[in-house]
Amino acid sequence: MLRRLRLLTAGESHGPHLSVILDGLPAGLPLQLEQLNFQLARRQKGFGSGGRMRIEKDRVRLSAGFVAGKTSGGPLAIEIPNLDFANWQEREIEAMTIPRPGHADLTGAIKYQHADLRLCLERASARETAGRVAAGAVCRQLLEHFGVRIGGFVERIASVAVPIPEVPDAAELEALAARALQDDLGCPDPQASAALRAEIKQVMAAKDTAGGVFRIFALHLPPGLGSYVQWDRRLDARLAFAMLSIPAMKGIEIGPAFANAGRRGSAVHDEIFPADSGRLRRHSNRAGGLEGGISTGEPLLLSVAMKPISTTLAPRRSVDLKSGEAAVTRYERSDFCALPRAVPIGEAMLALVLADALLEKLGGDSMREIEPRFKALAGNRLDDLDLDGKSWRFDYAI
Ligand code: EPS
Repeated sequence: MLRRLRLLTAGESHGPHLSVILDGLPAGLPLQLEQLNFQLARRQKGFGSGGRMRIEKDRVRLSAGFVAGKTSGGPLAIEIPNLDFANWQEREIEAMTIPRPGHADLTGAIKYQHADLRLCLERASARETAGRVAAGAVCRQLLEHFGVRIGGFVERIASVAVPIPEVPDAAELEALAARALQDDLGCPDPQASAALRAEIKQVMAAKDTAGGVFRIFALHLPPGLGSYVQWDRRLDARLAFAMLSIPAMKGIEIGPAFANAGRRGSAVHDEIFPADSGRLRRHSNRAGGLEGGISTGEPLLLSVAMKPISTTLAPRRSVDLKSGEAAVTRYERSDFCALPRAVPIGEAMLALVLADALLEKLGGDSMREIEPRFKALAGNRLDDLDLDGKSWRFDYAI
């Protein structure tokens, strides 16, 4: 899925710390470490979170690949302590033998032959995404260096939708994301935020959980990232992989893909127009910024669907695997609705895939080598193209 960068994470949810290695960065990228902590703090906030977020205060420790304020070109090593470890370190941990429907408890136990379902939970936990957000905050700084901006917001919680244009333009997206940053539900609309909060309160009162949809975007992305020449180089496919790798994410949409599926082609495809000084323009972006698996240079738009959290306060029917008897689940501390916290995780994975695609396009080992290559990247201008209008033959030797 990644073609130049490599990302590995390690760590248990209640172990001493999470570890991250991000490999393949160019040397000489200045990094603001506070930006990593800022993104981690976003991932911790949000109405509907469970008790764990009152314990943790995620902050990074870097131990490799970062020298004199810049990346060294070597693997970047990041650690995030689990403050909750102090509460688990000396504890006799009661075995968990009743799997929660929807969680990785049962599939993990079958696969890894664990004696305690808690061992599945420890690594399957979405705690792991803290490491991805830290790595994504690094990728984001690489993208921002070249003017690419990433943002996002909550679009729906359970059946309550936020009124958002089907395909917002760049200025609307900036404004939506800026408003969402101020809201503890990640919602860009104050009225809708109140409705979402009421929905989450009802869900909590019913001892239940809620899922939803968030939207993320990238602006000022150059055209030409990704490719159609091989299936695993298509940027849309790489983005889908990255989004569905986030725990609980079950669907992805590029632009208004599901609405487009019900329309005729003439009502979907974004027509191309000549504009001033040899530029090519689109007046719409229903493709969501991707054509032929390649970025068009228009805003990249993704919606991601999250299933409701699988740990519910209300018991669910299951089986005690110790005895084989029918049983009901016991409550494990968890979130009620993690949509607000999912937005920065989606943004982090978007930054990772786009930084990777940009580095794939540009090559190079140092920022000094890469910067002029970025300036020379083709835009949506006739001068960047090489069409001569002459006919041609395949001329394959047989
Ligand atoms: C999670 C259960 C909860 C969540 C956790 C994901 O943790 P705990 O079992 O410690 O209460 O808070 O998410 C995080 C710790 C995090 O940092 O996002 C689960 O079972 O997936």
